[in-house]
Amino acid sequence: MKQQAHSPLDTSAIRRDFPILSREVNGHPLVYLDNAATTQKPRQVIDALVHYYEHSNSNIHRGIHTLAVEATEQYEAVRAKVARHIGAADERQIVFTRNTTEAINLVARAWGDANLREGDEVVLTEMEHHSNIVPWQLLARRNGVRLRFATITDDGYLEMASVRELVGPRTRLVSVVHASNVLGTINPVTEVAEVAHAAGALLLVDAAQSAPHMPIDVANLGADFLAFSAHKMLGPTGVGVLWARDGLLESMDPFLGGGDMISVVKEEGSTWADVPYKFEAGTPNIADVIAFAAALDYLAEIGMDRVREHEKTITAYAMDALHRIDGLTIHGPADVDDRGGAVSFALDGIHPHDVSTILDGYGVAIRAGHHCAQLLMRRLGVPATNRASFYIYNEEREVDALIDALKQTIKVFAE
Ligand code: C6P
Repeated sequence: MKQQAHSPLDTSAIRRDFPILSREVNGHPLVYLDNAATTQKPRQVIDALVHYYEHSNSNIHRGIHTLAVEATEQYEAVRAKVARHIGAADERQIVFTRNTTEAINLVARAWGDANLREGDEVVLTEMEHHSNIVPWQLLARRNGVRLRFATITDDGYLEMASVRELVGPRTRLVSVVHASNVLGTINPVTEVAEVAHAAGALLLVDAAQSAPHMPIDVANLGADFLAFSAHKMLGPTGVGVLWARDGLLESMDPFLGGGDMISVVKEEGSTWADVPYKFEAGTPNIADVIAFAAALDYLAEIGMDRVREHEKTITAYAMDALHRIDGLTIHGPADVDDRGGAVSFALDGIHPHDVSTILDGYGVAIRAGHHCAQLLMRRLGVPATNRASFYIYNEEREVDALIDALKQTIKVFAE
């Protein structure tokens, strides 16, 4: 994939790197529009996995033989690439986890348990994914912490007035999604950070749907913690990232105990390895972390600003076409400057599961369901939504295929 800087993405060249995109589903070319759930993987990532297993497979941080050294160097080199992707100052601020969910749980356990007491408050929003709700509910059960939920407007924007009202002297943490996996809404995280910090609270940013899709700079965002998953940005499953502001990880006790996270173990107790190793107990997901580097290189070669531009263009095209379908309602902001490429919609009188099943018959993959955001479903007053979500390889002709399949769906239900 060679791309010209500043020009629109050459999706034909990009698509050639993704073997799965040339397959058929139910007799039709695959139209993969479920990228918010997970993205497809380019040949470069698949090759990196195979290459690692064929050439360097070994455990890391332990052996001093050649393979162990090679594997350790390859694994550790990924931290710097991750740091670059999010503008982090120091690769030691990067902890590898299994996914976004584990990264948030790590903070709830390792920071929350030690720092939050009964009566302290954690402010979330109505548009959070379950992985940014349930860890705090578990913490509330352990510590008696109170959870508060900032509200959203009918058109899917976070109500900053609600954030300002809820954040106060008892708030210890504000934890918000950067880009909603359902509404697409991109939240004004920098503004939220100012409110949180003015109250002496920390800010955790769930970047699962933003780190893959737009330039991220943790300093500009004002985040204290940031979490995201490799599998939503061309990388393998089983790799997540927790970034924490300088000094925070050092101040926290480990989440899991075991091999590789200790300095000295004695019968009477143990001391911990330096950060980030203190938070990576046991043999980590070595192969997938190493293959994640190929995904980061791929995105870096395109440039995250161009990834964002491409998604804005295709999202605008899709929303325009969806709007023209009678009886179709789009949830979330209408302005593509305020949203990412996850577009949720409802078709009058047709359950999203039926829509998705019929679309699958045409080779079109979208997600239907509550998208692990049941609070938001309740707020929207729906049991589920249809969701199409885009990435770097999606083309307007695929949106056309979605629209055609939706029209067929409507026809089937009209009969
Ligand atoms: N959303 C979706 O289809 P994990 O599963 O840990 O990699 O990511 C969790 C997660 C956290 N926050 C947001 C905003 C997310 O969108 C997700 C994952 C997928 O919407 C799977 S439910």
